Amino acid sequence: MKKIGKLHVLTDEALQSRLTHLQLAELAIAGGADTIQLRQKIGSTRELIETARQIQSVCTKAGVTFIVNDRVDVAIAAGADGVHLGQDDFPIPLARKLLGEQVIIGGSAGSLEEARKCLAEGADYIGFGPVYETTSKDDAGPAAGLELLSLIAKNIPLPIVAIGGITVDNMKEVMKAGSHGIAVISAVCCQDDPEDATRCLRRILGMEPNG
Ligand code: TZP
Ligand code: MG
Repeated sequence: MKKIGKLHVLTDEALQSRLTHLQLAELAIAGGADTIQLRQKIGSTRELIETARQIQSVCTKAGVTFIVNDRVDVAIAAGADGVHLGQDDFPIPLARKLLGEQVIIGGSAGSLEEARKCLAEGADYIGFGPVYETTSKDDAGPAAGLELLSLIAKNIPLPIVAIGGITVDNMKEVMKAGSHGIAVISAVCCQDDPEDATRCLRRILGMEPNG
């Protein structure tokens, strides 16, 4: 069954260099993330596949969903649970052909129109954002805001996972706006204690304490 999580932690080695993708994934899982997304924009494909395989292995053991950002090839090579595709990435219908019906495909949307397109193309969830301004993604664009999040949540019959500038301080209003869950980079990866930071987010989401 496709398990679309509520607490997505995107691993990142560009905003910080203290911890590797695998270490971040392990800490986020220990803190109670229910989805790990490997997000690596540069470097060798071989290395990325190796990292993805290692993370898939720890995610499988923990019963956590593992998603690869951008790279359908890497998702296939690692046997990942899913892939996340932006508007300019690999087209969702083609990804579906290659990955089959059982694999999760997330699509990014920053507008109602883009969300409708993701739905029509067969995405399993929508990554909506940036909800708030963020410096974690170069081309994130301006904040899309809670009103648009709410409009999309009301009109698109898919789980909406909000992303962009989400912190312990604003996540409640994001959930109130109709979001199914949240996705974060800096609120976990750039914190002194990523495990505890994840645990805090999980608690505020009202999820059962893990382990
Ligand atoms: N997509 C839209 S905003 C964003 C991505 C990958 C960056 C999210 O990072 P942060 O640190 O949680 O704002
Ligand atoms: Mg992308």
